[in-house]
Amino acid sequence: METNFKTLKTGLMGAALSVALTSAATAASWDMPTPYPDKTFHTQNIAAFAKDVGEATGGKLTIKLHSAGSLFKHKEIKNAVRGGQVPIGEFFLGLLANEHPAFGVDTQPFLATNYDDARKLWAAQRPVVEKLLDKQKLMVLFSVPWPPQGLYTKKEIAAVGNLKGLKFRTYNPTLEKFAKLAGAAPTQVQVPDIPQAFATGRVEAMITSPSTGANSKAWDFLSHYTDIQAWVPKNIVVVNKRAFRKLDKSLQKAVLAAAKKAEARGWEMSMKETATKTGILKSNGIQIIKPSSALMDGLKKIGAEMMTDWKKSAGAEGKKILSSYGN
Ligand code: PCA
Repeated sequence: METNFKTLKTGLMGAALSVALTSAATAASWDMPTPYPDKTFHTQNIAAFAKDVGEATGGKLTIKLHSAGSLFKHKEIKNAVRGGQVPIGEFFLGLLANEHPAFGVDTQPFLATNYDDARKLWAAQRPVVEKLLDKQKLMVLFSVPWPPQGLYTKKEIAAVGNLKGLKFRTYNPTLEKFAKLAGAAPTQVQVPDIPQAFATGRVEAMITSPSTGANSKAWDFLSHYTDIQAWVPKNIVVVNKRAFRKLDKSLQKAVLAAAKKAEARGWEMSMKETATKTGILKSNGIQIIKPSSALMDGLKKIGAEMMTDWKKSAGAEGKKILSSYGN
């Protein structure tokens, strides 16, 4: 009896040990680079996504965030996921506008300027983006917009002519083109470097959201925010397809469910940000200005010119996006 009991006990311990080893072997930890600082709502949304994944998988898949470009610089994140150095990452979708114009359609001035239109545009853009990224062995998990983009300056801008010669901070090729056509002198600067770039005089104006303006403490170096609502650009979270396929089916399902939830939550957070962060700009002394019709007419003219060029370069994919967007 004793021996039998002992054998059973040893057997059970062995079984328990092997269960522990198996789950240790299948438990995965994903490093996830993102470009923006921790207090950015996008980063907070991704932190909630990571938490959801951890909880839904009972810790079998944990996602470790590396924010503010700390693991890979913003421009390197997409290729790091593509090359499998990391399984998952976030970046600004319009950063890829030079790769294919379809990636930057949400940064085309005055094409989609509010959340309803931005949703429609994403619905039209998503299948095209998915197909293009699939060729790079990447899968789209979710995409979340920034609030509508406004103009930050050190003086009042009553017409496009007032932008002439201004050293202008930009974040992607489309914005660079817009700034150039407006007569400004563009320089690309990443979000974490904005305060420094203004402090040293490298730049003196920018177009971005109330979120990024408030988080960068724009009142330390600027005085005017003109609410031009020029476009509603997005960040995107992608996963390396091989890394995804390596996960058990149940884990794959958990990731997809958490992604869906993150997209819905992110759009809600973004809409709330617009009012809250505009309020913060105002309470810190920035003048919030409704644009003059002369300024809007001038900027829209540039937007129309850019749209004509975009259509020429975006080919069949561009046509597909615009026809399903209804434009
Ligand atoms: N903030 C990011 C992208 C758009 C936005 O609102 C930036 O300024 O780079």
